[in-house]
Formats: sequence, structure tokens, C-alpha cells
Amino acid sequence: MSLSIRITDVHGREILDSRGNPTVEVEVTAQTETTGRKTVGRESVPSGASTGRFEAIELRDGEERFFGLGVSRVVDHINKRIRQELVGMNVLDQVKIDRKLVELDGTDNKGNLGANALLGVSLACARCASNALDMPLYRYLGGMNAKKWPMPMMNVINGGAHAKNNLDFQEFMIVPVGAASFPDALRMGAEIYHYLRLILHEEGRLTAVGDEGGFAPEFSNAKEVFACLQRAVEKAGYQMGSDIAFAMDAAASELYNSEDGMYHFPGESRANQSVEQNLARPDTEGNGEVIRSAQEMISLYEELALEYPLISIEDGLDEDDWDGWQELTNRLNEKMMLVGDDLFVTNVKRIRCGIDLHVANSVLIKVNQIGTLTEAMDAIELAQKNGYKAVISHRSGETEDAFIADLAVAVNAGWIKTGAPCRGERTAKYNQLLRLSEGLDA
Ligand code: 2PG
Ligand code: MG
Repeated sequence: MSLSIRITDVHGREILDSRGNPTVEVEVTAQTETTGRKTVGRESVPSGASTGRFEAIELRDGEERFFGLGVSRVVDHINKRIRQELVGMNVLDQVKIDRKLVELDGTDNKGNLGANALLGVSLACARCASNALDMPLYRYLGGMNAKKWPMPMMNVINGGAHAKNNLDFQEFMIVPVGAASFPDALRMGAEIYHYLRLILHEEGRLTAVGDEGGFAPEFSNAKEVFACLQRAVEKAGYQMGSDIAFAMDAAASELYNSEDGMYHFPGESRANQSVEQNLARPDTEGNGEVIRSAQEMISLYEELALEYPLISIEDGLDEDDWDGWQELTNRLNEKMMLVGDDLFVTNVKRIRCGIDLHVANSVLIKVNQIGTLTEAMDAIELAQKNGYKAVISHRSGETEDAFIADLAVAVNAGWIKTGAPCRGERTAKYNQLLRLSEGLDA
């Protein structure tokens, strides 16, 4: 007889995320048949700012409260439609539960009940199951083979949609590739983060932080940022390349203009214009606006990689520029991780397309881009089986939930990006990894 832990209740509520916007929290309660014991699993749902066009739909109320961002309709879906269907199901049947959720929604993009409704319930079921089995979540999700701590990519300078500065690229990350353990990796990142604050302060730059906990000062362009990061790395006593590498998320879909097929850099343009004598620059149009073609974007990445130990570029080009991505992959595939975020949106159909076209070599995994745990794990499996790396990722709007830390270990992802080593919603994940790393071998 198989173990039966029946769902007795599903309860959703509206809570606040790290940006102070409403999001969904779900509690799933289940009862173990043999013992009568009741267990609760609670999970919440993150939210992006630079969202991909092909992501599953995050439903919002669109009414006056919370400037239209309320999720009371979503909560209603959870407490009525979804609850009604799930009560009585075995909480251990994650795949069946997720299929049921997808079927209940009935659309391709989860626009009916909302990916935020589905995901909250899906994750809370997994959490409830692991609690009921008295098993750590990573062990429940990954089984006996879950063993590897993920290398953190720590976003210490924020730009793009995550900050109000002139930086057009969204994320500048430090990666402690020389670390021997997760605690070492995190310590190295935190030390550099503090030296970075000191250096920014000495240079008269702002040390206020952006959405992901990284600093958000004014810089004119990516090269200036990396030069500053290098100063922080060296001041902290680390070797560039062997101890610390760099990674970035260009979030290029945010810069792409489909009308002219070019990438526009409004921040860099403003920064150039504010220089007293606006000297003509080779990459500047007559009107002072900085615009780059896909070819020029790739050349810029090549230049950056020549100067700095840049091991990963995420969303280097637009989410629909498959030709550009092929070129990008041809030119940089051997040198670094080319991560598809908006490009793949954790969707097996798009990842399959990328594999067939030899586009990118890594996949960013964001559970809320697709809406159920099973589909996210399918995406990870497809990527890994085809030699693509899986980078488990937070969103810029987060909660104190640390599910993704366990997920990264469960699937032996090897990589996680979850912001700066600062701010509770980011450190929640890192601190959970510290706990988990005590029991890991690799
Ligand atoms: C990204 C993410 C997370 P957002 O683009 O990779 O860093 O940002 O959640 O705003 O999409
Ligand atoms: Mg991204």
C-alpha cells in the first residue's frame, strides 16, 4: 500500500514582497492517513520587473487598491476553484497535482487562474509533503543524489529595470569561482561587497541599493563598472580570475527596439550628454544617442571578456533575436556561459528550440516564469540532458521564502543567482544554503 497524505485544505492570502507590492502566499494542509497527523506547507510567489514577453501570466487585480497590483482575484481562485479540486488528493503526487492545476487553468500561458495562483499552490504542496515526511525539502525534491552546492552569482551593482540610475545593463555579478565551499564563497562575496561600498563612498558615488541589494550608483557604462569591481576585488585581497570572476545580465530585451532592430542605451546616452563637451564617440549617433546593432553588442561582450574574467552573460540579446543569438553563441560559446532568461522563460518548448538551433549554453530557471514545480523541473532536466547548465534564479521582487535554495541543491544545478549578499529576501536563500552545505559532499 502506498503512503497516503491527503490534502485537507488549501488557503491563499495576499502578502507583501520586497518591493512593497502584493504577492501570493499559500498554505497547504495535509493529513497522514496512518497516523492522523496534520502538516502544513507554506510558500510564497516572487515577481519580476524585467519580465520576458513569453512568461506565464502573473494576474493582478487592476483595480484601485495597491495601484492595480492587488492579487485578491488570484487568492480567490486559490481558495475556491483550486481548493475544491485539490482537497482529497495525495500531496505526494506532485506531478498529478501540477497537471491538475494546468488543466484547471486551461490556457497555454496560465492567464486564466494566473501563474501566481498555480505556483503558490504547487510549491506549497511540495513543502507540505516534505514536512509531512520529516525530510529536508532538497532531499524530498532531489532524492539521494542531491549533493552539490551551487556557486553563487552575486549581483552587487544594479542597473536597468532594477534601479533608477544611468546603467543600461541590469546586473553586474561577482562569482567566487576559487571558493572551496559554499560558506567560503559567500564570505568572499560579502567581503568584496563591503569593500565595494567603501570604494564607491571614496569615489563620491551613491551607496544606496537597488531592488536586488546591489549598489545602484551612477556609472556611464559597463567598463566603468567592471573597473570599479576589480578595485574592490583587489582591495579585499583576492585574485582576479582564479578567486573571483564576473558575470552580467544584460537583460537586452529591455534595450531592444523592434522598429529599428537596434539596441538603445538611454542611460549611456544621458551620461555622455552630461559630459560638458559632448565629444563625438564612435558608437554614438549624430544626435548623441548610443545605439548598437546585435553585431556591436557581441563585439562589446568580446571586448569586456578580453579585459575581465567574464564567465557568464545572460540575455545578451533580445528574446526573439534567434539569428543574433546564433551569432552570439558561435562567437562566445567556448569562452563563457551564455544564459537564456527572457529567451527561454523556463519553458521546455523554447529551450527545445534553443537546443535545436544551437543557441546559448545555459538556461536561467525561474519557477514563476512557468507556473508549476513539475514544469520547472522538466525544464531543468531538458537543459541538463542536453549539456546546458541550469542557473536557479530569484526574481527582483522576492519574499523571505527560500525554496529555490533547496531546489538548486536538489537538482545539482551548480549555479544560483539570488542577488547581493545583503537584504533579508536575498540572504534568506544564501543562509539556507549555508545550512544545507553542512550536509553536502560536493
Ligand atoms: C532577471 C531577474 C532576476 P526580474 O532578469 O534575471 O535577477 O530580474 O525578476 O526583474 O526579471
Ligand atoms: Mg535576467
